[in-house]
Order: sequence, then structure tokens, then C-alpha cells
Amino acid sequence: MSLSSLSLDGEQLLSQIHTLGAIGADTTIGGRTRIALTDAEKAGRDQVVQWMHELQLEVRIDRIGNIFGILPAATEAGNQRPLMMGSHIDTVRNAGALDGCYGVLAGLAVARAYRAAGVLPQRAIVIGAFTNEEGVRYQPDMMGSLVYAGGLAADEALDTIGTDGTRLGDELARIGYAGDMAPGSLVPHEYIELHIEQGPVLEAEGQLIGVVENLQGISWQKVTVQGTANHAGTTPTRLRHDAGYVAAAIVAFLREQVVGAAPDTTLATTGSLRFEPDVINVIPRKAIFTVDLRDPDEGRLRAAEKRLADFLVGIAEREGVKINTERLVRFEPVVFDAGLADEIEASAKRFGFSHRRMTSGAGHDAQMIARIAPSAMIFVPSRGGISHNPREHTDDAQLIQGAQVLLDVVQRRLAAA
Ligand code: HGY
Ligand code: MN
Ligand code: MN
Repeated sequence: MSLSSLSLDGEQLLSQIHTLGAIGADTTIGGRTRIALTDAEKAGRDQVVQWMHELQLEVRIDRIGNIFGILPAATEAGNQRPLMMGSHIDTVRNAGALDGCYGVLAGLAVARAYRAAGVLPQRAIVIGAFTNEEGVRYQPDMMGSLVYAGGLAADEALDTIGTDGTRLGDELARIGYAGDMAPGSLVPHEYIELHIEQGPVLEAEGQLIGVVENLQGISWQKVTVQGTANHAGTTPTRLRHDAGYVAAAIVAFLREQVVGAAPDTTLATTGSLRFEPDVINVIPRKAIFTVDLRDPDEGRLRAAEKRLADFLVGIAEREGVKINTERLVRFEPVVFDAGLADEIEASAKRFGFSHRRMTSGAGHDAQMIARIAPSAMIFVPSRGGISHNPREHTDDAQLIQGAQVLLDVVQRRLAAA
């Protein structure tokens, strides 16, 4: 079968990645920071909306601030169930320029290919930029796509209080993205998300395209240890109720006993940890930290959560502290649409791009949209497997190759429409 007839403007895609990557640039340690609903993220949103207008896309914003650019179909019937692409443009702190942004801008590149050819697709094409995929300021992550897929009520999401004490709905209104479209009202016929792998597999194996078949389960908790502040110099160890020691023991337990039980699949991360009163000569009275557990298998993920829960009971008793946990996120593993995965693989083959089927380690909006439409993902390599880091990098040629596969898959899916 021949390759798709439309052509991708790779240079424009790379240029837009660069331009968006400069918004929220961090001049101290590099990278950029566009945490959800901050002024920097608003600036990123405004830029993407402007590019959507330049492509004469209809721009719609839903109640949780998800942004949609719509390229209409050639016929009215084709507007009913659009083909959706997209990702997110919010970032973690000191992020790379590609995570999420690549998928949104590649979606615009697909729309641009249709515009450049002067043709309308058989089915409407929608490019989405979902709100708060990273979940750094407001949990859960993938929030905008979760609301869109009906997994979280919009009103509940709007009332979410962030780690900075702000209310999500107030911030959304403040940045001017409190839309009126009902989340989920544009029901996608199918959803394809192009994303960097953010891991080491494709580069290590010299593969160009990842055909993502599934995505691992995610469990986020906030753990609070309440001990007793006391003098660092006068308090014998046996009399201590040291929240700092307990937190450190839990983090060590996660690596040794939880990951240790399934070292090839279970992952555990404590990304945020703070002590109170947080001074050098006072035994911490309190430790507040996060636990991120992941595994592609639901049974192993549950076993990991249980191991941790049992350890918390024991150490609380031994050390005379109180331990509370708050669940922040719990998403089961997701299997993507086999037909779409086959289509992606066939496209990579046609281009002669090396490829392999794989699991996504990171969470993505596709895992939420998979609740309402057949969904799949395309990965491109990440240099050194680095992501959530200013050093995040994918070669220009690889970025263009991924977008070519996206365009090819979209055209084939629409030709079958
Ligand atoms: O946490 C994740 O995997 C995603 O980056 N939100
Ligand atoms: Mn992402
Ligand atoms: Mn991310």
C-alpha cells in the first residue's frame, strides 16, 4: 500500500515546538515551568489557541479548560464522531520541551497538512490540549481528560484545592479558560496520542517508533507521619518519636521490600518530602511525603500497596508515631485498542521505520480517553531515557518521523471512515 498522500510540514512542527518550549523558560537551572493554570501556562494556552486560529480551526473550551481545535469534515455526517488527537501543554517544574507539547503540535501539523492540500477530511479532526495532565499542583493527574471521559465530575474537579491552597475553578477563571462546553460532548470516534517515550527502551534497542499497547497502573498517596519534636542533643534514641527517621525508613522499605518483591515491574517513587519544623537541631515532629507506585499488572500493584500499608502499621507502633495516608490517584492499568495498534505498526512498516510494541510507563491522557473511545499511542525515542528534566531530547528527524506516522495513520483511519 502506498504512503499517505498529504505531506507533513516538519520544519513548522519543529519551529512551534521550539516557540512553545520558550514559554515559561527557567533561566536558572534551564528548562521551562508551565504548571497547570499558572500565568506561564496561560501564555502557552494562548499561543496554541492562536496557532489553531491560524489554521482556521473552530476553537472550543470545555468547563475544565480542555482546549479543542476542530477541522470540520467534508460532509455534515462526518462531523458527528470526530477523530481526536492531542495531549497536554502543562508541565512539571523545570521540564523538557516535548512532554505533551509534541502530541498537541503534531496534531496541528496533521490539520495543517489537510489545509495545505486544500482538502477536508472525511471525518472531523479534533486536536485536544487537556488540562492539568501532570497533576503537580492539583491532583489527580490526567485530570482534564479524566473529566472529559466522565471519570470525575467537572464540578468536583473545579472545587479541587491545590498544593498551594488555590481552588482550581478560581484559577481557571482567572486565566480566562473556564469554558462552557460540556466535557465529553464531542465524542471521539477514536483517539491517537503521539508522545515521547520518556524512557530508555526505544533508544537502547535502536527503534524509531513505539507501538504502545498498554499503560501501567498508577497509585499516588500522600503520607503524613506525626511524631514528637524534641532536642537533637538531649533525647536518647530509644525515647524518640522521630517523624524524620520513620519517613526515611518508609522510603527505604519501598525500594527494598516493595520494589524488591517485583523488581522488573513495580516502581516506587517519593518525589516530594518535607519535615516540620525543618531545622537542624530539632527531631522532626512531622513528615509529609508522597508515594507514587506503578505496575502494569493490577494484582502486583495491589500487592505493593498492601505491603506498604502493612509496614506503616508496624512502624507506627514501633516508633510511637501516628501515620495517616491520603489517596491522591488510583488508575488501573489500561489496554489500548488492538486495531489502532496494528494500524500504527503497519504505518511504521510502510515507512520502513524500526518499531516495537511496548507498555507506557508514564500516565497519559490516552488512558482516560480509552474509557470512551478506541485509543492508542505512538512513541518516539527519548535520548538517554530522560524526561521531566530540561535535558529531555528527541532528534528532529525522529520527531518528524513520529508525526509522519501520525499523519499516515490518521489518513488511513479517515479513508476507512
Ligand atoms: O505521572 C505521569 O506519569 C504523567 O507524567 N502525569
Ligand atoms: Mn505527558
Ligand atoms: Mn509528564
